[in-house]
Amino acid sequence: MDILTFLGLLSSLIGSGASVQSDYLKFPQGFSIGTASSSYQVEGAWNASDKGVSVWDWFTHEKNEFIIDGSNGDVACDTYHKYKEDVQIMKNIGLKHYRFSLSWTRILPNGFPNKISQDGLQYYKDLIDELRSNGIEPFVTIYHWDHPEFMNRFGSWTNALMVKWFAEYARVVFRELGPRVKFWTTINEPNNYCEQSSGGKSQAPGMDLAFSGSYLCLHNLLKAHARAYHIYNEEFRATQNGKIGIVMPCRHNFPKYENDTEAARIAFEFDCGWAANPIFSKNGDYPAVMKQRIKENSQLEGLPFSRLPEFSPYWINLIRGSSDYFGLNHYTSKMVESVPRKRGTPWYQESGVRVFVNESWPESPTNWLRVVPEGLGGVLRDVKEAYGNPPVYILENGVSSYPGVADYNRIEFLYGYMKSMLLAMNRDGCNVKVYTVWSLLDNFEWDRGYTERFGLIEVDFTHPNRTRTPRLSTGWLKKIIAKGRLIAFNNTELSVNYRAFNMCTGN
Ligand code: GBH
Repeated sequence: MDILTFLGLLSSLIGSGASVQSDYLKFPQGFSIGTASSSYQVEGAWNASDKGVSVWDWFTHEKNEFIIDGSNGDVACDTYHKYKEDVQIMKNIGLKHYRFSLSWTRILPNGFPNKISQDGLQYYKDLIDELRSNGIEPFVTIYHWDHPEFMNRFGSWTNALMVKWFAEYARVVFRELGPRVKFWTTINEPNNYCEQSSGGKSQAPGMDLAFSGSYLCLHNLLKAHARAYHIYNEEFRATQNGKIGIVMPCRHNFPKYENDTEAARIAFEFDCGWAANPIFSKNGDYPAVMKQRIKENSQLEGLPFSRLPEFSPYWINLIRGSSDYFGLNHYTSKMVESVPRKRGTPWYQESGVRVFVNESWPESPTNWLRVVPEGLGGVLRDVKEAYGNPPVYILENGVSSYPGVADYNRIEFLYGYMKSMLLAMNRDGCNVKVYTVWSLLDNFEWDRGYTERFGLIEVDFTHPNRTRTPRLSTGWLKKIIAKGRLIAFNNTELSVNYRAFNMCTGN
């Protein structure tokens, strides 16, 4: 081969290599990019019309020492009144779906279907109609942690009666809102929620019951989810023809020592698998390693039973397969390491695995959120492998930014995480259909109050209008949605886009 032929061959190889690479950054046909929120975090209007009191109304009013800035969601972003403006903002960016949740006590003031609030339903019907008529698909979460306050006094999710109470609520929303909705999510992040609300005290009602409280809570939440799924299947699917699933927060685990893959596998089971295995695995039920290690720890405590409750075969069957898609919330990753166990001593932290952060991972304004883009691809491959490549809807991913609208750290975060996602999809065959940024607006960040800003849109919480100002990331997002492919950013282009954006929204 002469030198010119060789160079020609070389450059065509490099060229085709580059084009394959850049094909990886394309969003496939039909891929949907949207944003998310949840009722208590954005709606406000906490006592509008006949709305009942939710556990979060109670927690922020009566126990606000748990909220870092002593704030509450009484007004929040006031989306109850301002949803039309928000829909125009989403439309302008080109977002294809909006994930929001329903407030249980806005629809059922008593928590039960013996009283249905027509005003409450009307709010959600109006919001859904506004979204659809602007070409934005509503993704409706039935429960994002704000159940009726009185249920709290009955033990909240540690009480098995919640299963039935939730199912009855779900039936009402399918019946009343189902004709307008094609995508349902039953419950947001059951495992993380249980750890914080029943196991710990950073989420209402803050029962602080350690592992046993978390296990009991999740046991009931999984049953409640399955009941709702089957109600939809049997009574509504044929006429309403939507999809229904659940959303899990799953992190990716990097072993401290390369050959300690067992630590990563076990950490995945105790985090994601705890709630996902019963639904998405072939055999159902909790992961075997969880059942075994918790049982051993319980025996060492002299208990005649395991602190991890057992499912009967009836429930194993009912829960297994009860989701049309794998809903994933993903923010960050962890390092893991097996902790050697001496005979007769308990497994460290139940799992036998130590979980920690890699100090070299960049920080964000949120202390639990280290920026680890490759972890998103990692967890997508974990899910593919563990559960036979189900369709995945990413229903939350995002980061908080520093005060102001120049949110370069958010653009960098979204770019890195989306790139990692696209490689997992286009190179490794992960079946991701939906990507959702948390969040559209700055909002009430639970025990962090208004101190952490996850919004693509800045909200001025000191102004009665709750003025919305788009951040730089909206200009970048608009561009990648329009082009159908991921593109890096540069500051000059962004500030131009940002001005154009302001001109067309009139802000
Ligand atoms: C989401 O959950 C929520 O669904 C959403 O409402 C909220 O606004 C959003 O986060 C942003 O805060 O063990 O150190 O990782 C986030 C998932 C997973 C956050 C578990 C806290 C525990 C700390 N969460 N995590 S750590």
